[in-house]
Parts: sequence; C-alpha cells; structure tokens
Amino acid sequence: MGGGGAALLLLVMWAGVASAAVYEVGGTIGWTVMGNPDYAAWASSKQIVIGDTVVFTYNKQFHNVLAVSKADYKNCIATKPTATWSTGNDSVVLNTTGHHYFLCGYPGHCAAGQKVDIRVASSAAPSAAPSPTPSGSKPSGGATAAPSPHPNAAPKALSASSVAAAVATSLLSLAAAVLA
Ligand SMILES: [Cu+2]
Repeated sequence: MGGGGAALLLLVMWAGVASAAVYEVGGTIGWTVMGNPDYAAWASSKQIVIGDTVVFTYNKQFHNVLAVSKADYKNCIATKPTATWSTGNDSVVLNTTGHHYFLCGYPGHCAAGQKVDIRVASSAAPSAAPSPTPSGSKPSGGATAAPSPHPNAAPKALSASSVAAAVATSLLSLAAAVLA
C-alpha cells in the first residue's frame, strides 16, 4: 500500500514537471489599462519557457491583443500586427524562444502601458526548478496522508465475507508479527 502511494506521488510530481505552465498575463489584474498595471514587472517575475502558455483575459469591448514586432511594440504601432486575438480570453502558446511582443490595439491603450514584452527561454534555469512546494502540504512519505485511491470502496456495505476476510488478514498479520 505504501509503495503504491509513493508511486502515485511520483507520477503526480512527474506530470507537474512535464506539463507546460500557463500564465495569466498581468496576474489577477488581467489585460487592462485600469489600475496602472505594470506588465514589465509582471513579465520579469515569470520564468517563461518554450511551450508555456500565456492567457490574456480582458473585456473584449475595450481591448484586444496584437502580436507585433519589436519596433511596433516600442512605438505602439497597431496597424501591422503579426497576429490578433479578440475573444477576451485568449491563450497564446509560446513556441519560439526570444521576445514576444504584445499590445492592445485600442487607441491610447498601448501608450498608457497596455503592452507586454514576454521573453521565452529554451528551458528553466537549473537553479530554479519549478517546485512551488505549498506550505501545509502533506508530510513526506506516508500512506496515511494520501487519499484513498479507491473511492468506490467506501460506500459499499461490509458483507459478512469481507469482515471475515479482514479478520483473517489481521489474524495472519498478528501471527506473522508474533512469529517474526
Ligand atoms: Cu486595451
């Protein structure tokens, strides 16, 4: 049982490392001009690597997302984007390394700061492994901490035979303990 729990834990950890990360542009503020969002600070706080996704969340009545060149990013030129998104909830997968420049095409928004320069690295730096161990997580190694992997076993009423089997099993383990 303990071995199974450990294997499950390893599988979960492996999945967490292997899957690409998803980042909400601007964090909880989202993609906007309200509240003086600092997208440069947001971008520099993230370590975005190839294959990761950034999500732009905004009111599509007032904003959109344009991918632009470095020069157009600098000068807030929205007339020749290389790509455009306008659903209000746009996921952009970053499949190439280097800088990815985005801005809002609505008049004045880019100039007001609604622009972001996202730098995509080829892989995470070795010193910064993506392991945000949340405080209050389970103590290491313990079958007791893991939730039961058999949720459908719980509601089943104990039949006489299963009780007998359980009794027999505990007797066996008691005998084993005594004999050991
Ligand atoms: Cu806008």
